[in-house]
Amino acid sequence: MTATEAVAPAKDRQKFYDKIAPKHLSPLWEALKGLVPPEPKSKFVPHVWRFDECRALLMEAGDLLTAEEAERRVLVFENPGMPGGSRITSTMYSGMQLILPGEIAAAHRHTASALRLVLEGNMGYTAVAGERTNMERGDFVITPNWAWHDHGQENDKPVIWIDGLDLHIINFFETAFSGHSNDKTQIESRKLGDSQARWGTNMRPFHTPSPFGATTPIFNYKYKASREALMAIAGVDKPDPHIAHALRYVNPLDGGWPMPLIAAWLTHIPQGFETTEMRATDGQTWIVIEGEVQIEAGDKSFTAGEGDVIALPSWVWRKARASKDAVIFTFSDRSAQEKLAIYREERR
Ligand code: GTQ
Repeated sequence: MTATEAVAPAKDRQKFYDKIAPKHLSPLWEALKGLVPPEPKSKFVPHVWRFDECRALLMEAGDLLTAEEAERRVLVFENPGMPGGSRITSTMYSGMQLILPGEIAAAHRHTASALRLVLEGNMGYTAVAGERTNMERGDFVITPNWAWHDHGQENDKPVIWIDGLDLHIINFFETAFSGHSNDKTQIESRKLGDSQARWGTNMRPFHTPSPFGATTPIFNYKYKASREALMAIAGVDKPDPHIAHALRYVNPLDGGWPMPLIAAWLTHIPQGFETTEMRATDGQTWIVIEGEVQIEAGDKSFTAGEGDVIALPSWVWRKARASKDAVIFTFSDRSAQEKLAIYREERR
């Protein structure tokens, strides 16, 4: 008898599996390949959500219910690989949120961390832990875990932004808590610009402890400054073949990513430049702030313009070409993956 020859007929094995199932046991040898695959094979697919289409539907939702009724009036990006999963990629939740003039999305807090990338409407605000920040197009706004936050618009125009939350990771660990404040809006305990003054000018106070633990104390990375920096280096450096020009958002406390589980960066692809294929284990969401890109990802290819949102799942080969000078905001779970020492990438 050789080592590969079956010692018992298949039906005996099945009888055995049926016998152990009521004991809450299962045979590893039937599941091993799926449990320990040779490489990641994402259930999620590359996909693009069009700004104009999502915006129109979100405005329809604006006629159906108030921000107060909804708590958060958001259309959730459902990756076609897992409809109803409230996931844009395997680990990340994302959606498009609308605040209408005069509305308030009441103060609450949760153990999930959130980011906002503003797409429309000036002077909407988010208040985080008693401090407001005004939101302008392209701004990258952070809500640290367990920080109270409410949103509002005192202007006469709607405000629209993209939310990204790490809530699926928090739920996977079964560590989710949340709570509502008695106050609809927080009482302002620090004046506008306070965090920026303390932490956002490449300086920091001597003795003030970090207000949000491991999360960056800067909670609005203004697009104007980020864009200026990116364009300045793009005017000097040769584009990297795989990523063109990019700058990471940084936590001034430690030089790391701004959030414990979420990484974020800004990319500029000059018109006509095409990146060489690469893949990475982080599930990425791209938001086109300016210009237009053609993406090839796995067996999908599409064009994405201003305000469009793109899902790029783990370990899918991809490349991008700018048909118009493009600026792209990306967030991903790379910050978590690096901490767990599981992040990998490959370049062609
Ligand atoms: O703005 O606090 O898209 O709590 C999902 C959950 C946004 C928010 C979302 C939230 C929020």
